[in-house]
Amino acid sequence: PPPEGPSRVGITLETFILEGQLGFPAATGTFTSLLNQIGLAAKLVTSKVRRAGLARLLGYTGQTNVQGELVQKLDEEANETLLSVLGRRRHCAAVASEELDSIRITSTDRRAKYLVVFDPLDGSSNIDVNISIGTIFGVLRKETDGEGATEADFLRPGRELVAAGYILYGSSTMLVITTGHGGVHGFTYDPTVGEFFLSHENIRIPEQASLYSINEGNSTYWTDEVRRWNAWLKEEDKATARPYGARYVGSLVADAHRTLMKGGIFAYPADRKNKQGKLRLLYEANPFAFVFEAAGGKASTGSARILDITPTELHERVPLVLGSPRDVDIFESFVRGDR
Ligand code: AHM
Ligand code: MG
Repeated sequence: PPPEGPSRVGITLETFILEGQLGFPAATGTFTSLLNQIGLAAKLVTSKVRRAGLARLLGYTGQTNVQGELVQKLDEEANETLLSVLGRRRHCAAVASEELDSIRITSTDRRAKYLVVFDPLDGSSNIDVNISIGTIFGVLRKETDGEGATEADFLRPGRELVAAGYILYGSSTMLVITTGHGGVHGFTYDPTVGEFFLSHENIRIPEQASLYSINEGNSTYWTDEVRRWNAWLKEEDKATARPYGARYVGSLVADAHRTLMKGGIFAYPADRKNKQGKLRLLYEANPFAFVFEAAGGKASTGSARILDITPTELHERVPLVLGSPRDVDIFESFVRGDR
């Protein structure tokens, strides 16, 4: 039978945003425009990522690429792309990036009321071996008046994000985004058309799944609680769907995306070597925590909700556990010593 109402085929990211289908906290033109700039940055970075292997290969002949430009590190290039695209329309006052020691003012227009945090190219060491990498982003509303912004404006708990998401440069490029209320939506990039099309509407994480993702090589540094949890996952018990299968790419965006789609658990806990965990609160943990909660999942340090942490530093690290609600609950119960 013919579909009722407007067709769901061929909906671009831009259309989806313009029609307000992301469910804006404040349906303003500037917010729409800011999100569209993030979409544009995603297109620019994906085109660089897709050519990187080739450009680098050509670079070996004289350290210059096809255009005769010096070959630059891809993560620096991605960072500059985001900086210039976000600075273009004067609604982003400042950004914080994994690639920058301190915040960068992108507009001194007093009406610029958004702040963007990002990891421009996470897992970039994986690029040399042709493995998936990604970009992570979060949008905050600037709560203070006046020109530009200060570092203090960024030190807000993740629950105050107004949008967050990531771009996965995998076998295809996907952009996943949420405003927290209107669901989590995935868009797949069609390079032949140059557009992101709605491909995964209203993503919901499964309640539980028998998959775990952790760098098990660190087990010698783990706490006893984490070790007991990990051993429990590997025991055989049909009633609790054990043993779990192991999956670990070593690229946060890839590991978190798989966990979001298939369920299960991803963990980078604090251990003897990484006392605060390894991942960064502002632009790695918080955006994913925001996405996972909006999709019905959970995000925890192992004992507390990620989105409730008030950061004290731009680049602070945090233990991160993401996943299906039942699987994160089980992890927390081991940490509490209930199991
Ligand atoms: P990076 O920001 O230096 O790229 O490191 C972050 C990456 C994440 O993508 C990934 O989850 C983690 O580091 C993997 O760490 P490890 O190699 O210790 O397992
Ligand atoms: Mg990173």
